[in-house]
Amino acid sequence: MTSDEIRQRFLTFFEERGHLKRPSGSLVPASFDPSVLLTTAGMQPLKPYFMGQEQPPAQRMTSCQKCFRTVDIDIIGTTTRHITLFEMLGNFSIGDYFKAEAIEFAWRASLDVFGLSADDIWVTVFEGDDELGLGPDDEAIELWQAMGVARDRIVPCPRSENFWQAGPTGPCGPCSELYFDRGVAWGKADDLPGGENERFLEFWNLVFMAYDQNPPNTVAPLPAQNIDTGMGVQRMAVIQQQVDSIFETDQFAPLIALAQQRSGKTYGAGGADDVAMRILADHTRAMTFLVADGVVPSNEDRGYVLRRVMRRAIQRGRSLGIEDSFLPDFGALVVELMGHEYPELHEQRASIDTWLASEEESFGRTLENGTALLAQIIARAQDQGEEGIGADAAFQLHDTYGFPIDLTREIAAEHDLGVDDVGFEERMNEQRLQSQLAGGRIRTMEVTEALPGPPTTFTGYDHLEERTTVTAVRDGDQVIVKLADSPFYAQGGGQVSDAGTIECADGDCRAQVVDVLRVGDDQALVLDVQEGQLHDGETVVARVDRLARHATEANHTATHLLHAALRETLGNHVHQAGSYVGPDKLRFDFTHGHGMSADEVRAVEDRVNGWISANDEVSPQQTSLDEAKAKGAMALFGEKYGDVVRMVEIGDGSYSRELCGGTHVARTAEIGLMKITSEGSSAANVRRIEALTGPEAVAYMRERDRQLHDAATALRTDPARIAERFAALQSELKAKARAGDGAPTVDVFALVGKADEVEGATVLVTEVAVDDAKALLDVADRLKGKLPDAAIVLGARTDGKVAFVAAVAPALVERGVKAGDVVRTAAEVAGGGGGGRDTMAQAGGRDPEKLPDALAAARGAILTALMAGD
Ligand code: ALA
Repeated sequence: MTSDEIRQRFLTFFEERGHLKRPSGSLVPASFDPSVLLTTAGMQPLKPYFMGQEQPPAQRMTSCQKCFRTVDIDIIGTTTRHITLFEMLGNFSIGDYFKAEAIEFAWRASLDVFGLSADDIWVTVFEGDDELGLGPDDEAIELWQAMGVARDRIVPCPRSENFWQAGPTGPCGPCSELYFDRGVAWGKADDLPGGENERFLEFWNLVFMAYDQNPPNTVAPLPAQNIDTGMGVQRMAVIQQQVDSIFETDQFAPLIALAQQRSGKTYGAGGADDVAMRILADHTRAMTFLVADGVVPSNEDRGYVLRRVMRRAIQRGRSLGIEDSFLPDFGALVVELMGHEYPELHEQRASIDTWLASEEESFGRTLENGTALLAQIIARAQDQGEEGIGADAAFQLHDTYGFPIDLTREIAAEHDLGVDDVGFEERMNEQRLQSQLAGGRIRTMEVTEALPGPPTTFTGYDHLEERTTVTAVRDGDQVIVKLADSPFYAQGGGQVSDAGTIECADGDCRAQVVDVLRVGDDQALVLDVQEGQLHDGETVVARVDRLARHATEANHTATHLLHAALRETLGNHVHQAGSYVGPDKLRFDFTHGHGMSADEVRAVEDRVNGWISANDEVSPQQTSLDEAKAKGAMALFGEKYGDVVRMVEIGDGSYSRELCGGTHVARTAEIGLMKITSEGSSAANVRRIEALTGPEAVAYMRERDRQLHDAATALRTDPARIAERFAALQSELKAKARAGDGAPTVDVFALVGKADEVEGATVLVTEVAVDDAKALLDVADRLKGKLPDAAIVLGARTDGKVAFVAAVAPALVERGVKAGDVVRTAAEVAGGGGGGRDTMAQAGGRDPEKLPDALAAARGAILTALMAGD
């Protein structure tokens, strides 16, 4: 029986018994369910029905759901039965049938549909659990016996085995599992199902979902008694196809064959090569499905899971001796094997190809260097009789060579060495701190030590003015004070600190608040005292600058709307990767693999402005983290929340709910309007949008209008006809140039077309036909205007020599690309030298023959810098 037949027969069996067939949901959970990173069970897309929050389309349903379990990544390949991506068949009852029917259906299907012999099936049941206050599932034992299962083949198991829950909280219940006995040849006569043995293969789990767990370990009955079951297609395939491992079944054998063909190695000898081939087969399936569902490789969340399986596969492929590109071929084979059942694989064929190829290309290059370095480190550690690899080495591999720590750990483990994980984490934290400091996001000043006053109560969600007392003062270059109650917001969550003033109640002092320092949950004010002095215990009136605060709030709410619109327009792979929210503008960084088209930008802008004119209410509320997650609030990476969280909901919450400590407008229409002013790259796979709202947006558009008007005046036409007039002038100029001294003109537009995107950056490296360095500089200047975010390197043959110029956008300088270094690299290849600033540099060389090599070297230097900078 093929895997396709298994799927088909299961679904038909249940359709014939009144179940509505549901399509598989995405591997990326619904946008408002952040409780899991990836879908891990068939019941997940049906959760709102089980919870009684939504009306199900039918009370009986059946599905084949694609699932991904990250917990098993490390052991893939070392066993015959674990895989990351699998298909789960299930039958579900929402308040319709319960235990008796579920057991009968499973029994009949096992025998009649899958042709198993009753003698080969064992079952487990829940033995009860004191902590949950639940007794043993005697009812299930009786029901199984009624099916004819002998009592000694019904094995009670503890909560750890036979109580199922999708997460720490939520719908759950006792379960009963069906096992296939592969015979004593696979183990011992006294092996039992439920234990860690290869003899008993679990193939179906029946969950009697009757409870809601919240908080953990406390169960309450659900509105209705439900059934949730799961049968692994790939496990059943092992049984049906009578093979020893999943990797020999019909979905995997062709992938193993491809691995053999590409590596020239033979599968089945045991050992590292077998493990590597299994990893290739499993991981290439996994990455193909993930990309098809919109996940892109990155360093966070799902993107990191994807990157991890990609990099593991690439490394194993190389270790098998495959030298050329291979991931896209495996991806194509997965599409061929699975595409008839999952049409998204065909639809996303081009993306799959692109992402597999680009990760392989970028990681492949660093892998070689990293592998060589790791081999040296391992040899040294072994020579010196050390137990493991030090934190510095592991960090260097991660930081400089993009070597994931898991890979370092695995390869080290193959040589019986450990890794200093604690030290590695410390270095990661240091680096995070450094980049946060560089980004101005936190300040380490130990204000609390200097100012031992009691913690300040922040009242600024409700008040912008506060009559309060000074509880501590520190005089110095800057005066720092603490207040009992403070209306000032301290920078955090992307939102800048409030500005404002403090005045003594008796009128003899006045100060400007220049900064608000966040110290844990506490805060302190940095003041510029303009009159008098502030004393401990003094009564003061604290006033937040209302206009600035309101502008900031408009930008903050607009940021939430932007986030929601981006996810709606581009997909659920979009996640916040950083933000700036001030009175002047908003900046939003998010995960996305390529630049947005003009249409996409417009669609996002329209969506946000639609929500603004709907004048929806913005309602911040205190709730528990579990409640917020159950409602699907977006929790942002890297933020830590206590048990009680603040959730900001817009409208009815259907399009935006985020955990957020910032301040917001009361209704969306207060934002007025939002205008996106730029969209560009911020790091590999991270895009950056800047936008303006309210009066700033109006001012921006007015300024644009003025510029257009000035341009029209200069061109002696009106704004609507500028493009036309400009095109006419350009062809006049070209004609003149042709008729004139014959000096070649450079078509800057054609050069722009040669730019490409690598590592999330626009790069243009090319030869230009001009005669001297000055002309080359002019071309670079004109290109800069057209490619403002790019790294540009131009070379020209000038009178038997070569000239180079490099121009690098500040955003890329920040990522480590320095014009001076790049141009020097090029010049050295062409037998010369030079340098300059980080954003602009010039150089010359003596050997025109070397120009192409020199430009290639420049390109290499840019790529290396970009990769090291990520
Ligand atoms: N949801 C149950 C499981 O995943 C069926 O095992």
